[in-house]
Amino acid sequence: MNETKLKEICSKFKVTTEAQPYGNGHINDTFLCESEPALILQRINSNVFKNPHEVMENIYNVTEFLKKKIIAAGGNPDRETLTVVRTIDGKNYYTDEDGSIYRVYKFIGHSIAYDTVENPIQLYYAGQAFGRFQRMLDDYPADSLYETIVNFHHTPMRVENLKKAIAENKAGRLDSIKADVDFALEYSKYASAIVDAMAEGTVPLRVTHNDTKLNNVLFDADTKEGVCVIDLDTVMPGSMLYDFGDALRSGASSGCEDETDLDKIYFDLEKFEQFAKGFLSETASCLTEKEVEFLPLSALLLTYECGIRFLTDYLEGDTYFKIHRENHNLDRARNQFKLVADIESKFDQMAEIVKKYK
Ligand code: ADP
Ligand code: GN1
Ligand code: MG
Repeated sequence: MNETKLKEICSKFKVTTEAQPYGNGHINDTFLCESEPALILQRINSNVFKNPHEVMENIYNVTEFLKKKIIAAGGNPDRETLTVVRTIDGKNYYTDEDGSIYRVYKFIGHSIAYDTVENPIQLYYAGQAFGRFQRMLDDYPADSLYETIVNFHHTPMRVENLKKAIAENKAGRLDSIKADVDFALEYSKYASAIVDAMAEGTVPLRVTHNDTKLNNVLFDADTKEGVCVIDLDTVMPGSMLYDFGDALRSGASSGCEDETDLDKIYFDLEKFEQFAKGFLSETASCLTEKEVEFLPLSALLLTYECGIRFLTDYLEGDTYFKIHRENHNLDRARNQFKLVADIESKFDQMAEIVKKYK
């Protein structure tokens, strides 16, 4: 975003200071405005979110709902969930003349977001934060939420998208990635497990976050506990297995999602255990038998799904996820596939761990 555009946007929200690019998200453009109080300014990615006003409607309603619960529990509603800052016209977002949509949140200070962590205890706090988030939304009227990305975690549909990208080979990259494609197709044997169980009714539809990557929770800089679940663009009806599995994909890996030295990438069972302990401390009482049974599988499935999404984007010429270097999406896909194979080899140990906390 150029300076003039940034100034225009800031003026619409009465933000007067300079804004600097901020954070490591793959989707939106995020800026920190070091005003008093500090604010987060974001341009919503309209390539990803086709109806940004529906995204904002969901976020406003969900955060207002959460604020009431946080207040009732004696917490701090400005710190434990996002606060949408209105424009000078009293709206939740600003639309510029090109149709781009911008929003502002209160900055949650004295906090840290991690792409990866060394200490497994952080995963306990992450699990607790995501579990609490889900529990607090347990009685939110799910059918009032817009489906901001249709079939977001429909893994079989993601497999179909991959097959289409292979057939089209738009960016001419297929020849060099045969082994990766073979892996992706072989592991598609798992793809339908969660959607089938949802269709059967053994895994219920709940209000879920759907993008529980580790850096979508902010931790207190001192206590290191989870403070706030952020990045609420994809809050919509889904399965709790999506939230559990996706958090482990990023959180229980031994390294970053784009680490290219794959010898360094494995699924850390200690981190898995801490996350399961934290998440189940908030949610165990309401889970169905099938949900419990599928907890280990969800880590594989969500990692696999993300891997094939990266691979699809690579084949299509990097149009969805932000990339910061050549082959970035391919590196990410290979990293996820390494993790998938490792998770598969650890299913039994994961099931034993789950038994301890359910
Ligand atoms: P994306 O969809 O691109 O991932 P996010 O909403 O997750 O966008 O924001 C990107 C990063 O910006 C987060 O990982 C976090 O580090 C930071 N961030 C976002 N909102 C806030 C906030 N309200 N307070 C503090 N940091 C924030
Ligand atoms: C994106 O928005 P961000 O960076 O937190 C993506 C997730 C992927 C993740 C992979 C809306 O998350 O689904 O798992 O990248 N979000 C969207 O890092 O597609
Ligand atoms: Mg994010």
